[in-house]
Amino acid sequence: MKLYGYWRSSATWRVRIGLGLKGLAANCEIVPVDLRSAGGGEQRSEAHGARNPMAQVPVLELDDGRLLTQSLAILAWLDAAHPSPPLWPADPWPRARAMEIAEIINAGVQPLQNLSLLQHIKALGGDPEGWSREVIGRGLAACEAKADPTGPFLVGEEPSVADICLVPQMHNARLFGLDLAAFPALLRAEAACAALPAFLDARPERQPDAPAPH
Ligand SMILES: N[C@@H](CCC(=O)N[C@@H](CS)C(=O)NCC(=O)O)C(=O)O
Repeated sequence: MKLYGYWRSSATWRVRIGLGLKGLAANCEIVPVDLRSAGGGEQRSEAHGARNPMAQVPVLELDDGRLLTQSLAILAWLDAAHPSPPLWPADPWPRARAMEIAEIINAGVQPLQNLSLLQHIKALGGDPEGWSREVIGRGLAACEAKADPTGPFLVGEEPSVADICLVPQMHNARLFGLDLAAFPALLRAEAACAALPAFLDARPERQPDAPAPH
């Protein structure tokens, strides 16, 4: 398989975590797509547009050449094709709750602080950082209200799609200078994830296209 992505893309990061949890990271070649290259980014190239008509990452290419976009669809495919360990709880209610939190982030936060939208806000003379803090803060407050109070993960004893979406979003929150002290359940789940190699190996600074530390 090939994963077309960007080291700092939160949606790509979700897929890296999923591949790691499934033990498939070594079976997947990472193909960097530089979202910040000159000319507006490689995601807008003709070659990438043929992979993803939304001109975004991630894109998963299967061994037979089939292409899949949208991180949650990719995670759902991985989960169906490689059921162990499950990324969604088995019981209907926790399963729906995990998806509920994942969607708060996937639909209610990430698109509102996506690179192209922030570039647009800046071009209009707005304040992309302030806007990002506002929308991420609102979404994380909703996640905090929905999280299991005891954990350790957002929904129960095992990491799920909810935690997979949370961890990159917490990282972005810090990049924008958001104070996370008001979200103890999210910090607890994030710490539980940080103890797992699949989450650690998926971190942006460990990716081949990450800039060298200075
Ligand atoms: N819903 C999509 C979101 C994908 C997305 O927004 N990707 C961002 C990086 S995290 C991107 O490619 N941005 C490029 C741009 O805004 O030009 C998914 O979950 O895969």
